[in-house]
Amino acid sequence: AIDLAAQFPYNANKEGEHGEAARTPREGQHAGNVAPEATASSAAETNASPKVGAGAPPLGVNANDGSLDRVRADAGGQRLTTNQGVPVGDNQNSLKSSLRGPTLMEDFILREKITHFDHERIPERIVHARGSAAHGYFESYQDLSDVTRAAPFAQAGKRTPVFVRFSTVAGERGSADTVRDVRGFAVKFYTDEGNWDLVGNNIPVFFIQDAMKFPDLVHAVKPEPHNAMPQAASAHDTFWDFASLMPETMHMLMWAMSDRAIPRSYRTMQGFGVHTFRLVNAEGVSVFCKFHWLPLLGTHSLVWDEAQKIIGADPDFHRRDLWEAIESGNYPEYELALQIFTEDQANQFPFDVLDATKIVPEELVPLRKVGRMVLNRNPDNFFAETEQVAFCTAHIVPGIDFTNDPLLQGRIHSYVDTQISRLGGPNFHEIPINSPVCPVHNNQRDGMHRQAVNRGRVSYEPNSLGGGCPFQAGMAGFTSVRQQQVTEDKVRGKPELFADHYSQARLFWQSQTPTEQAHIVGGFRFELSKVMVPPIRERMLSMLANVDATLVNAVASGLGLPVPAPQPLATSLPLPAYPPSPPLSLMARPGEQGIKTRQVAILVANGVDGDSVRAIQASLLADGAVPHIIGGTLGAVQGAAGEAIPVERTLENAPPVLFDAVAVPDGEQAARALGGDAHALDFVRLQYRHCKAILVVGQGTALLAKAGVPATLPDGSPDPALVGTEPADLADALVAFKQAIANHREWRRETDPPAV
Ligand code: HDD
Repeated sequence: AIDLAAQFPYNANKEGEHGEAARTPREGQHAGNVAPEATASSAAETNASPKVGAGAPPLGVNANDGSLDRVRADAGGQRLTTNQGVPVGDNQNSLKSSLRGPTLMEDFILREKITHFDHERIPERIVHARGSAAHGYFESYQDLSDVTRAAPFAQAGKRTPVFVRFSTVAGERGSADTVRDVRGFAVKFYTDEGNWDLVGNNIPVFFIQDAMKFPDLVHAVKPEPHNAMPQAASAHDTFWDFASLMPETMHMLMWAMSDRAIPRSYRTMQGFGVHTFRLVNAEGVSVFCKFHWLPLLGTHSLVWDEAQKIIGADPDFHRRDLWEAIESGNYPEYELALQIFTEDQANQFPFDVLDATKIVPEELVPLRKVGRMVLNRNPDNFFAETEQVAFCTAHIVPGIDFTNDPLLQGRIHSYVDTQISRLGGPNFHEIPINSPVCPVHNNQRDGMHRQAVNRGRVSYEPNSLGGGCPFQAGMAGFTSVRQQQVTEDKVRGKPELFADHYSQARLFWQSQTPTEQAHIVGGFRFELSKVMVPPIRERMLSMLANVDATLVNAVASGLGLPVPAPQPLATSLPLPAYPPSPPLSLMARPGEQGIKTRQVAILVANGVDGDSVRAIQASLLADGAVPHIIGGTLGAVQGAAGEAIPVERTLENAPPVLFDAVAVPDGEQAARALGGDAHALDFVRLQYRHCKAILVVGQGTALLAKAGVPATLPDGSPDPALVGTEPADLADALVAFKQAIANHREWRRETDPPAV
């Protein structure tokens, strides 16, 4: 690797930009003229992912690898040119009639540069504008051809390249990652038979049942139109006005007010296809299917107080987490599980499988794990890939088909349509990240930004001049499932069972642990306390009154309101009483990867005991966690033995909410120094409040006392996530500390309001 600091200590070119010297522009500063041996294209490459030109990624593993070579550009060792390839002599100054004269119209170099710049931005996505993405592959565990002919499931071990984009929904492109919101979970499979997009969310149900209401929903949740506030938040009048008038939102609101809406990481959340889809085998026989993604790291979330503080500390928290995990070789992995059931089974369910506000409880149809997805490469370029990727529910392949879910039916139209304005025309499928890896041949032609150079004079079918090509694939191609049609008059309406708005909301509530229930109450209380129009709060309570008495009582008392009469039900049908479904709790899937990739702060100051610092560091690293040494300033602190201990980040720039755990090593002088720094006191206090693991060694314990951190749980019992030890027993204490990190949080610390 080239030492950039040594090669480019300053801009050696500056002096040549002024006065007489400007008449003969210098070549410009680059690795080639600073250090002739360092002209390799990888000169400025700093990230660890394999790139073309610097170690090719393995074929058959990453999306579009081979085909992207055509468009990958690497400027290492190259001279600067215009878009027409004309070498640019001077990239510092516009062309003027004299040194102090006016800029000339003929300066095509300036005009090309500025014009291109002026058009750099494209419209952001109307929803899901904020997102992050990665390449990877899907690997099938088995041959699923008995139920589907979809190419990714053709044989055990088959790998299909994927590109996955995670997102928030409401916020604009530059909004923060850790807002309370649904997360998008969109997967593009580049299959042998065309692209299949599974455009899902991290919540298995949706707010509305019919695409007709989508623009209303989005208008309600987006910043209010008169003053463009609030950004990336549902906690405002228009959202709750709409929600409280639309009882079908109740089930998804329960999920959205739960910790599902504040995931710890994109790597620790589930994904769902939401709708009921169909799988179709080669004989044309179809079954119903729900898609689930299960993260190997388990499901973990933030707490709301923490999520809000992260917005200030690192608005890119989830983007950074995904990027760093992949760069460090900790590839996020998710298993794909299917719920497969027949139409006859579906007819027995106490809900309608075409209703996107309903789940199919796992007790009714268990999950069948059919494959895994590994995300192993970051994009080369955010705009070219993450921004320009176009997902579309209409992108299905032979072996997959739609159902009549009226929300899905509307989506099939919406996604293609939105790309036409967002990406500037009908040829967005030719943008490299969107193009299939299998051949594309048809008679579609022209349009804005056409890339393909279609040969020959035939662009119609049938033809004889082109030998009849491209020819129809017949039964080998995509054929829609034959369905029994019920004859009825045309109608705008919904099936009767769609009117059950509360049974599954109650099922969700009753399936949560007490901690999760308390967080749901907190979610509703916070959001509704931001609603300024009191009748909206009351109307929302009248919906909650149909879900559960404990829930509505707690939310109402948090808002200082009496519990109103329940909203009238929209149906007189007898409604199902579901038994609780344990997998609906986030705690049900803790994951099996221990403390891998967890971020741990080690607080240091002068006089810290270097031995305990090194022991903590080594022990965390050995189990795959990421320790960070945090001090008052950058540089180094002096350990008790006189050694220099380098500081990686400062208490000021790396607040506690960015870490999963904290360790305070031994050292009296260090503990005193940290005790005099409110950043350090806040650090341990917030780690405690957010229920995270804390390790204090020897004199480090003094910091906890100074910060007012209690030594036991609120009920007086020992706190297993607060590990105190003498230096001699550090090895045992580290085992307990790491167990506490693996457990994610010690929820029993929580009180409402927080005591610390
Ligand atoms: Fe949607 C984007 C997921 C309902 C219309 N949607 C979008 C994305 C995700 C979802 C993950 C971002 C894709 C990306 O990363 O580029 N949407 C869902 C889910 C839904 C849903 C899980 C319900 C089950 N959406 C839905 C409806 C409509 C749309 C009912 C319209 C009738 N969605 C869009 C859109 C977007 C979009 C306007 C905006 C940007 C884009 O498509 O490419 O067309």
